[in-house]
Amino acid sequence: MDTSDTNLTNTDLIYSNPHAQVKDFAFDAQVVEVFPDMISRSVPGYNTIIDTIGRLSQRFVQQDTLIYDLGCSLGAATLAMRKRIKNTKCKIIAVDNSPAMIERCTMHINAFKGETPVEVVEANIQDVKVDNASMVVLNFTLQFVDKAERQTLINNIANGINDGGILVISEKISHGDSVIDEHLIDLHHDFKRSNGYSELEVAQKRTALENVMRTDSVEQHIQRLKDAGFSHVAPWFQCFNFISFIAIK
Ligand code: GEK
Repeated sequence: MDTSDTNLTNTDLIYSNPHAQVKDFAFDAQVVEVFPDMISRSVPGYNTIIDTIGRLSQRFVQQDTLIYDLGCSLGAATLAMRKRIKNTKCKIIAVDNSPAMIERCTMHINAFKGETPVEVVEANIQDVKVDNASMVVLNFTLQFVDKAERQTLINNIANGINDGGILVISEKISHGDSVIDEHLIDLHHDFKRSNGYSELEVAQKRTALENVMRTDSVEQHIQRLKDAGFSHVAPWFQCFNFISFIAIK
């Protein structure tokens, strides 16, 4: 079975009606119910990124090491990796700080068979000690961490990765050039409209995310990864203002 396929096919209608006041976005039970639909209709390339995380795990995961999926949501990246890694005596540690996500993620992981054990942990990723890791995934999670705390988090991850290990980091980005930025945002909103979101849904979601998701530029990401000690850093995917980097130690 395709690991991006879930039986949670509820349609995201959260912002389809006018909200008197649009509250800050939160990963609560209502979001969990529609999450697979929401993320695949909102993030260009999401399924390609999940599939590629699986492929990268086949190349980078080393024997007797740990693999971390930080901000795992319902465990899509964890499942993609578990499908691909064989005979490694590894364990995947999937972490999220949303109790609703963790509850559903646990059910979801248990619903699929796989030889690699998975430990699902409810925690702030900033409190997780990364150790003996051959692969770490931050798939659209860093953008929710306080900007001032991002370098410390990336340093901790880099310190816990073994030589030759990999960090995959996917993010929504902002462009330093405001004209380009505007076009990338428009193209993303077109993508959402073509996936069935209305003007009202696009606008209300944008407001809801304003205070909780803060984007960096490509240059800021690359500099942060290099400062943390990664030897090889490059984007491997970009569609509009969504990007994914690999950083190899
Ligand atoms: C996927 N990676 O499907 N500590 C732990 N979890 C956090 C923190 C934190 N400090 N901040 C946010 N989260 C997933 C998609 S979604 C991306 C990731 C999105 C969690 C939050 O609860 C949510 O589940 C996840 O990070 C971000 O490949 O919805 O845009």
